Amino acid sequence: MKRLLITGAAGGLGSAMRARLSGQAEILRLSDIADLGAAGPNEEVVTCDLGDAEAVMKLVEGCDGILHLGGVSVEDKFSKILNANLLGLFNLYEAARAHGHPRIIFASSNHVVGFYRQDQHIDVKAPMKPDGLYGVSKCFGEALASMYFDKFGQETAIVRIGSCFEKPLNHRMLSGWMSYDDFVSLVGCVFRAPMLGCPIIWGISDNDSKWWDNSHASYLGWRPKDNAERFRAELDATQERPAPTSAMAVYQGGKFVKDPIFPED
Ligand code: NAI
Ligand code: 15L
Repeated sequence: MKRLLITGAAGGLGSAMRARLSGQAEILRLSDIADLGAAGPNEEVVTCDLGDAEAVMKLVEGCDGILHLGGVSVEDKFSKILNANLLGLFNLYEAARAHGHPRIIFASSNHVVGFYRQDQHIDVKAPMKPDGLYGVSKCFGEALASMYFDKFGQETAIVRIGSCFEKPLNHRMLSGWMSYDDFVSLVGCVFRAPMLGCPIIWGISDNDSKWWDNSHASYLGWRPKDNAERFRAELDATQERPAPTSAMAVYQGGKFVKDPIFPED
């Protein structure tokens, strides 16, 4: 691919992908509202608020693929979520429509199903059960991606990421963790696939204790290699297990289910 756009490139996942995806495109166009530092040899750096339609239109021009990580990534005031995750996503899809439909990977979240219990094993046909306004914004994003595919043929991989960090940070993440390496290999599979469509893919490694079934997406050839289980002993040695009746042990969304609706100023 010639130019891959990564939004949210200054964030946790964006920084990890910036370092690991440089081989997958001749040029990485990196964007965020936060500081991205200096551009590396095959990088372009663009400061851009996703809520600014004109700026997003310019941002997407000339890109052959988009890894969309930018936006509010936890529960927050609705006004912030509205700008970044709803308006921002609409701006991105309109820009993609104007600029030749580059394939999009949309970072959705497990919080679209956060109110399922951890003893429920679900696939992508399960109705959404978002656990907060952040989760609702990702439901909107998934619906928007689906509509742009049906109406305009815009292809998107909707990746419902569980928890993508260097390693699982708590016992709950033993089920939903995705390693950086597995995410990189998913990105490769999505951009190489002869036909993508608009699948929902659970963004998880091959964890022993997973709650989610990805068998419908096997046509992509993505075979995650890591397994969070290798961190269980370390977690047991360093952390208390969550109380069996606590949100962290009961709900797939963990403590997000307990978040309030944050008041506006
Ligand atoms: P993060 O919060 O570290 O990064 C998000 C980036 O988006 C930040 O650098 C922020 O400055 C930028 N951003 C926020 N509002 C913006 C706006 N209006 N315009 C432009 N940029 C804006 O989050 P993280 O962990 O890197 O996650 C990346 C994406 O993946 C997010 O969309 C998040 O919802 C999703 N995700 C991440 C998971 C994880 O485990 N890291 C799990 C599930 C979903
Ligand atoms: C998310 O959607 C968040 O962006 C991330 O920060 C993690 O908290 C993750 O979900 C999770 O559920 O662990």
